[in-house]
Amino acid sequence: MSGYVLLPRLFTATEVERLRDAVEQVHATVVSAAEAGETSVTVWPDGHRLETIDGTTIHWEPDAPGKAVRSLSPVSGMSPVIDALWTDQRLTAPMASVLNSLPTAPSRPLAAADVGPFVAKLNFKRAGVGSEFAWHQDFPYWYCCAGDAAYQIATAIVMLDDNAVENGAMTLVPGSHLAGPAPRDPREPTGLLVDPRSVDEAAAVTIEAPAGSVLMFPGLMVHRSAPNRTATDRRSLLFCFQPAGRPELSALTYNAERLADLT
Ligand SMILES: O=C(O)CCC(=O)C(=O)O
Repeated sequence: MSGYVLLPRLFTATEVERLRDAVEQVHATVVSAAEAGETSVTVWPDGHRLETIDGTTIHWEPDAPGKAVRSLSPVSGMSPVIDALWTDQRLTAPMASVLNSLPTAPSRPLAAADVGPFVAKLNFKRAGVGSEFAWHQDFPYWYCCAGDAAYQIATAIVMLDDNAVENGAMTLVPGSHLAGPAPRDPREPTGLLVDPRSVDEAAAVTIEAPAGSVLMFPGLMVHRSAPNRTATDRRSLLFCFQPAGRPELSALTYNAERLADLT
């Protein structure tokens, strides 16, 4: 079982245009608030700079000349156009199937109305400066926040631009989620990334798809994405779903000591 679902052109060109406007509006609001106000800054062990303002965190591109945003998280409650997707049946119905098909599926099968939010984030791979995401599973980070509930979280990536190899389309290792938490790279300072020596790169697939397409996969899927070397942006909205009623990521605290459970 590959574990991922690709839904080509799930959203129309008009909807994509509306979503792009919404995300650029959110981006502009957050960046100008950060420039005008007092932020709380965290520097991760890998040197990446995270700046929190008004309940959202800006993850800056580590090596871009000038300032460029790599991601914003969370982005719920910042745009009605974005928030509407949490209950859009085009996402919730296939997401219920993804969660129901996990080896750690909930004991009672979920219907579309039974899936709820964990976190929504916005990833920008800006033209020419959007950087690589190295091999990882989303799971260890979520586990440090949510414990075993992290086994029942999956992501829907809404592609706001065409995704191609050249602009850093997502690369997944189909079926890798079935092996559970992957070995992590002991040479890497955050302790969160997958050890690349353990990845079956020959089995990896890169998901090229037009804007408006949606890619869904569970938190244990091993994945990466390459830098965007093209002259145009590659933006995505990520909705991470879980069984409804559980605490959202924003209500939880990151506890790195939990990583020791996963070795
Ligand atoms: O947007 C991307 O290219 C990478 C997304 C990803 O892997 C993540 O946010 O965990």
